[in-house]
Amino acid sequence: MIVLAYFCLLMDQLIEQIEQYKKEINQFTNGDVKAVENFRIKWLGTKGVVKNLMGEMRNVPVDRKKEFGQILNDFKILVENKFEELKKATSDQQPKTSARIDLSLPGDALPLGSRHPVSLMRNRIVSIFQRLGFALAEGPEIEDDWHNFTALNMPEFHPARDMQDTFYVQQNPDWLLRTHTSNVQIREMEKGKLPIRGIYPGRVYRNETVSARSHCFFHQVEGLYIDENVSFADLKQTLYFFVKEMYGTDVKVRFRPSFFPFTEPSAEMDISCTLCKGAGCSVCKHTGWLEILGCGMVHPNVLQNCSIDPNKYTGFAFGMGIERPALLKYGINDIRLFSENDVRFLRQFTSAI
Ligand code: 2NM
Repeated sequence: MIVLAYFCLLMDQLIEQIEQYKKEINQFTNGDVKAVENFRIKWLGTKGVVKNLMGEMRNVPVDRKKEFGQILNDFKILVENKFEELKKATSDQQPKTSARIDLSLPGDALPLGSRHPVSLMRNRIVSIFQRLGFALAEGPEIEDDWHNFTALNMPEFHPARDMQDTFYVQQNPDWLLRTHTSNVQIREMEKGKLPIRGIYPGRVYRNETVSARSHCFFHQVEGLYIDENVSFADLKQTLYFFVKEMYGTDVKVRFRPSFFPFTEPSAEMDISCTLCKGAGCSVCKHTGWLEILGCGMVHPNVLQNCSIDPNKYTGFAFGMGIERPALLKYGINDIRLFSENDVRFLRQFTSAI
């Protein structure tokens, strides 16, 4: 009687577990690898429901073993098949998910910056001369005395060499921050390959009080043309072409005699004011003219300093600032905006170059 009562209990347990299994499997959400593993552990694991019931087989009376065994075995197969099915569903899922990625969708937009107004102006100037065959070159911003001053025919006591005007490197009094990009011209001439037709943009430094109108560093573009028979007429025509390309055909040009230690003769070039068209306004200080560059024929001493024979070769050179034309073109009234890196300012300039 006791044996039979225990058997009834076992049978109830088996039926109950089968019912429980059905309930759980109905609520089972497919595809979760972890949930499938938990399913295996609970129902098919070494301490799982099926194994436990199998262990109870020895307590089943002999004449009931077949009946109990049959039901339990069917249940076991049912659970095993379900497990295989679930396992397959999860392993199928990996490729299915990646196949759903649409590779034709556009990527995330990169936050693009914009070209700095000084770079825009430099590129405009440089590309005009490049079209005339001038080759771009750059040189060091920390320079020695020879390439910045001495080779350029600036004597030992030239006022520009003063500490008040030039930043010197403390550790070595022969080194300084270049005050113009003419150091690149000297380096190009020293290479000894002639003719030279080059355009040299870059940053330069002067020991000046920073204000709305001037800064202790700014940018220049200088140019150099050396060959046999280069004349002042070549200089003027080259610069006329530049002005026409840069400012348009209605702009007037004038040359005024000037002085630089590295050129003889020297001149400064003005253009008619782009704002008032020459009538006179505050930008041109009511003269109708804007000074845009300095130029001249390279001094024979400079050629000699670079081992170029001044009796065989002549050349012209010119130099212009970048900031002032940029202020003018974009209607900016404070040079300090160029180096403050305020993105609200910088974002306003767009161009292809
Ligand atoms: C200027 C104005 C005039 C110049 C001259 C030279 C060199 F190296 F050939 F002698 N380089 N740059 C020059 C001439 C620069 O800037 C206002």
